[in-house]
Amino acid sequence: MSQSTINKSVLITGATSGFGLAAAKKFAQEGWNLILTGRRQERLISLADELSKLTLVYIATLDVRNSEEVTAFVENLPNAFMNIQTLVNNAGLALGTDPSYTAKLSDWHTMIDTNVIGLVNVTHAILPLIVNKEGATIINLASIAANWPYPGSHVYGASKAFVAQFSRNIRADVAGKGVRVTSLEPGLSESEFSLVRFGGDQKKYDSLYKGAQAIQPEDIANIMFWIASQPPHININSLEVMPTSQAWNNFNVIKQ
Ligand code: NDP
Ligand code: 8X3
Repeated sequence: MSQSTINKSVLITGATSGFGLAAAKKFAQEGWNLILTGRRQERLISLADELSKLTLVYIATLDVRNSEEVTAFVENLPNAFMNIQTLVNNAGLALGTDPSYTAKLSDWHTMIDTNVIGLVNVTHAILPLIVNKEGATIINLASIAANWPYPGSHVYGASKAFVAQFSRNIRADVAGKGVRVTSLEPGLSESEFSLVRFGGDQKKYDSLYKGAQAIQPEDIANIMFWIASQPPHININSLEVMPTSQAWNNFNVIKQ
């Protein structure tokens, strides 16, 4: 089978929950082949069971922080999935909301290793497969935290600022080579993200989302698909999305 006769594939990192899971469903409904990754194998297996009724699904259990695992995964991709048209660099996390002067150093390292090193590992492994491919798309999950400071964001927001600038720099490199790059920057969204950030504190999670009308993973999945479906001559450079209920606050003035 030549590359041109096999279906387009989308590679989604972090497909076991939230945005990645919703994106897997959306791209499957649209007839794309799926390459789904994450660390929780049982979730990948049950997702593959569900979505293989719609399309071809390849799953790989991997930790994006581990460059050897990422390289081996790409080297072992089956032929039917080699026609990668879209990479969704979605795997990521925030840990903690404490201020920087009491935050755990190990949490900072985990966020940098996942959001920065992990995203770099996957991008480096996939770029050679898609460079010069007309209409190929990389969608990198940054955040409003890349653009706007807030207390407790410190390393998380800085890691996402890396993602946003990395997206622009890769875009500069691939100009003229068919590849589009987008920094997608959502605001408050309802997913396991906040449960992870709050160390599993369900009460804190419930109180954050109660009445907030947050973005839902399906909203982001639709936006991802829209980005990937633009005609080849269009590149969405960056896209910041907030729920209507979220907006900026005034600057904080501390009075003595
Ligand atoms: P979820 O917690 O629901 O999903 C995160 C996904 O990342 C999971 O599938 C998880 O899978 C995967 N993941 C985490 N660490 C690793 C790792 N080391 N290796 C491989 N996979 C990993 O969060 P969201 O869907 O909400 O978030 C997705 C992305 O969007 C993240 O990058 C996040 O920073 C960003 N974002 C989220 C927002 C929000 O408010 N929810 C807003 C803006 C951006 P597993 O645990 O199985 O490995
Ligand atoms: C997640 C959005 O506002 O919690 O990236 O930082 S926010």
